[in-house]
Amino acid sequence: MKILMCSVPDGSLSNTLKPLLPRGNHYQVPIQPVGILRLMTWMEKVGYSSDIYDINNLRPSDEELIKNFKLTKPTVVGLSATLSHCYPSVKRITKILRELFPDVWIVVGGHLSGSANVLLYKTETDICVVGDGEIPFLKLLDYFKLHPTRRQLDHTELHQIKGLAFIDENHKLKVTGNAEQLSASDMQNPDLDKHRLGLQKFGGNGDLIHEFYEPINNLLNLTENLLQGDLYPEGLKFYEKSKNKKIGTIQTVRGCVARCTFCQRYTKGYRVYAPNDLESRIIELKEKYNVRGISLDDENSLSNRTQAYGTARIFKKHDIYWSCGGVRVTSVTYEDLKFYKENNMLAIRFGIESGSQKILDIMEKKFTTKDVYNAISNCKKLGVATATDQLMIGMPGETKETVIESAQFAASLKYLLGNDWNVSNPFLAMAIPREHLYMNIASK
Ligand code: B12
Repeated sequence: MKILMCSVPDGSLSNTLKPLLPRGNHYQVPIQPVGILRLMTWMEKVGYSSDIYDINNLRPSDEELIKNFKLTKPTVVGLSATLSHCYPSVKRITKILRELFPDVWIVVGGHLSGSANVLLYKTETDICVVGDGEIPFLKLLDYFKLHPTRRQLDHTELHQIKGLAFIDENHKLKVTGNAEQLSASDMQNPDLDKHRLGLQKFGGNGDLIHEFYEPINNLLNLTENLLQGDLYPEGLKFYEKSKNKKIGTIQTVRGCVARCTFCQRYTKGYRVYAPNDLESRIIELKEKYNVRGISLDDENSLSNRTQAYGTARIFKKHDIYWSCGGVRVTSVTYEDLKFYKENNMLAIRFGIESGSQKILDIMEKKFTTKDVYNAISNCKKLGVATATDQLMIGMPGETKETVIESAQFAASLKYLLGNDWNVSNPFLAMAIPREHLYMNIASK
């Protein structure tokens, strides 16, 4: 059975034809397809091998896609659509696949599968995996082994696999419930060598993998990428000793301890990766990718204090400097911040979202503007870089007054840090299928 796993570009189709790799003068660091790489690592462990075609970053033309699909002749194609605006590309890619291989199984996973109804009725997708992919996809692969083409569709068996959405025997959308999830002890870092092989096979150059690591060659990209805030003496020291080394990303947890109404939660609970796995990934990033600074790309960092302290110690042990985002202001005290700073943390970014208590309550953030002020104040006292423009406007209940309250609050935080009071553009709240905000609006 030939399994081909593909990342899917986001945005309009006209926007997806310019390759993101090699980066040239692109300012933004490309996004690593961690979701499918994790899936492939797990599949490999239980005996299924697969290739990765990083369509999102290579952005091939239709002709090139056709050439590479013909080369692979897949039995199963897994498409990873991590954002809702991957939809146009899912439509395009599945159409090409279906024309080439009428019987191929096409499975779509990632956050877009929250809109499975649209995908299944309007594109050539056969099955969606909703939520964590490892267990449902593996069960699907076992099923595909017995039913190698979609002509042999057997609904009875599909109904038994949790975490799927498909069109059932009565032509109705069927969602089989929450996906089973790997236990924390089974979660592993993804195999980066697989990615390299895929870039070599479909992009002609495995070394493109180095493009995912930002060089530390000017102060601006350090403050923009790793710190997203003030430099402070530690940042400058790090810069001086790490010039021409690189910044990488790592994930140390899955899930979040909160349930903010605007977030598309995809995973249940809060699971932390094993420390030895983290340590071996750090060594790999240092040795193979010349990385000295790491940004934690977690959904919600530092919420498990024991794990967070352990992670900080590992960074210090390997002389890696780090920053993190997605932190709740109530998860870190002054003492915690001090400890993290002593263990090489340079910057921290909190999910602030609003300066209006009324809106914070609507978002169910479960903290106060005072908590936010204290956390930023602690960063200032300790000299830890932090960002204050992490605001969103447009939630239900938002009024001119609450927007002004937010702007004033953001300005007060900037004043506290000693920065220019001008507040930059906030983000706009957007209703996404499967989140509370969306259901709230859809039900009206
Ligand atoms: C880390 C993160 C980022 C990182 C990217 C890291 C990366 N390399 O992908 C950064 C900070 C760069 C980022 C940026 C953005 N992000 Co973001 N991000 C996240 C976050 C916090 C975690 C995602 C993650 O890495 N999860 C861990 C991996 C392992 O899971 P995964 O990719 O989902 O894959 C699993 C499953 O989805 C499934 N799966 C995935 N693919 C496939 C394929 C198949 C075939 C199968 C069977 C299964 C499957 O199995 C995988 C393993 O279990 C989520 C929050 C959340 N609730 O998940 C938001 C989230 C995904 N981001 C979101 C958004 C909106 C963005 C931005 C557009 C923000 C902005 N305005 O700029 C940008 C887009 C960047 C881009 N062009 O891709 C939204 C997406 C909502 C939506 N439906 O569109 C989320 C859900 C947050 C939210 N608002 O609720 N993000």
